[in-house]
Amino acid sequence: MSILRYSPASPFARKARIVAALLGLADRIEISPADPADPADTLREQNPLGKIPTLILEDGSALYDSRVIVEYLDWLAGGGKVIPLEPARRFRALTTQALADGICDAALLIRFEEITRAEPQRSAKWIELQQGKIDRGIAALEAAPPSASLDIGAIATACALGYLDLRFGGGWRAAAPKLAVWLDGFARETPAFGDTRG
Ligand SMILES: N[C@@H](CCC(=O)N[C@@H](CS)C(=O)NCC(=O)O)C(=O)O
Repeated sequence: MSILRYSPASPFARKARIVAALLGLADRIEISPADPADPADTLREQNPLGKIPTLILEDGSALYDSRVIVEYLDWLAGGGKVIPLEPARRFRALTTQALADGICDAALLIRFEEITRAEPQRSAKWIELQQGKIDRGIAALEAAPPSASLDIGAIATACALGYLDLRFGGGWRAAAPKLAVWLDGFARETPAFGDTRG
């Protein structure tokens, strides 16, 4: 049995969990909560970066980050499942994943700024820089929503939007009505999305 170190709110861990569920691998992976902020957590021994998700394989070796874990799960399931093999679809899906993950990175940086610094110490410039990445990313996804198939671009996008809903009150929805409709459809078709809500 592999072990996935995760936290319920992590959009990156959610992506790996949804992929595992979609590929029928969830019962081969134990999920184990990790706290990246806790120096005593074994996470830092398993992954020098101390980040989640980290997947511990049966031989004790660790896979990270979420993109590598997704690649591994897809390979385990036979390949070409959530990461399409056909080049045009493959590189579109992977680029959409990179965009969605980048939105998550920016959102997490804003969140850390807000939870680790008192209001007067926060950098408005830094927050604005990160917010610009989120806003432009959402605009790009609104202009060209992910493909209808359940590939890694669609899954990563749903996880990014879910994180914005969880931590930032879903403010993106007003600027991206087509994307909001897309997310509703994704949620209906993908029970694992609801099952992994933080
Ligand atoms: N690129 C990484 C990002 C992972 C990441 O940033 N995870 C966050 C939680 S959502 C984390 O572990 N943060 C703790 C830290 O950076 O120390 C991935 O795709 O897995």
